[in-house]
Amino acid sequence: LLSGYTGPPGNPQPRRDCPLLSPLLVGPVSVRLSSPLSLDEISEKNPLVFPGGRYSPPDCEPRHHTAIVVPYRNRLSHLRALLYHLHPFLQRQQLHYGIYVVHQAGNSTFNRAKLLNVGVREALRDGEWSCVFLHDVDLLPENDHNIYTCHAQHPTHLSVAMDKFGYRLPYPQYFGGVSAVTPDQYLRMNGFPNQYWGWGGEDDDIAARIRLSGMKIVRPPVTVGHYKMIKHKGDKGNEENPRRFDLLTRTRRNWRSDGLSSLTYELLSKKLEPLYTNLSVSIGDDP
Ligand code: UDH
Ligand code: NGS
Repeated sequence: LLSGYTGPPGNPQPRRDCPLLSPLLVGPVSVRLSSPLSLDEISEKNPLVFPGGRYSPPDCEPRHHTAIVVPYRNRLSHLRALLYHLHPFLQRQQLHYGIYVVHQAGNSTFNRAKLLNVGVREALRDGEWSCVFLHDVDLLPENDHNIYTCHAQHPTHLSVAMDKFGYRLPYPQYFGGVSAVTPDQYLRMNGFPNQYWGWGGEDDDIAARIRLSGMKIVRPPVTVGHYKMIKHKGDKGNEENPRRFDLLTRTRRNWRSDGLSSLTYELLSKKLEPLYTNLSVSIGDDP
């Protein structure tokens, strides 16, 4: 009898939850590796994205609240390609999301895991997120059935099939590229290590912490977890870390004392750019 009745005018009905499976998904997508578009042009293509790179579906109540944290320095062309690609990708998944770029200020040795710690802590200060993604700037997801949400119990590794590894894992414990944790999982593993300055090993340490804190790694099917990596050379200031193998022998002893519990940094600025929240941070240097 009342079908079609939406209540008296001016008395809005509560919004419907978004469907369990978004009707907007298209499956495999071809990605352009370098974006010729400027940030302004990308903004124009994403009119529903709010300052700070926030979005919420306009016509349904989102079921998921995902922050994307990107460790970053001096990769503007990659950042443009990522934003060009990721905003529409996440919108098709009908997520409430926000993108945080954590910029390591200065010229000290790059420290990916420490930047991720900063990004998670600062994103969680905003109080909106039930899931945090840790996302390298040069990885573009190639299938939107790879849903950017968290597993309730276990950390997720998403980039299981990267083009540069022939679309499979390079080794079974690999945890690099793109991964995700809930705030609870993050606390339980005491975050990420702060001591890996330079390239390599920090992702293996994170994988070890997950196991040592009694969790396991969950993954999407290999057919869905496809990523293209934007090709590049090694970065200045991120040379191979000769101490990484030594550090990895100590994870079992160190993970409870080194991590979120020992994190120190200075937040230099937090700016709500049109397509992302820019956190500029001073994290010190390799002792
Ligand atoms: N990153 C930056 N700027 C840098 C270094 C790293 O933004 O100067 C970020 C970026 O998000 C990148 C991530 O950290 O995607 C990981 O960087 P990486 O260089 O460790 O990893 P990637 O897989 O490259 O991108 C591997 C090629 C270099 C291997 C050299 C060691 N043999
Ligand atoms: C391992 C590194 C990881 C790295 C992975 C893939 O050897 O940090 O290779 O590297 N572990 C150590 O060095 C201990 S890649 O092919 O992307 O350059 O993520």
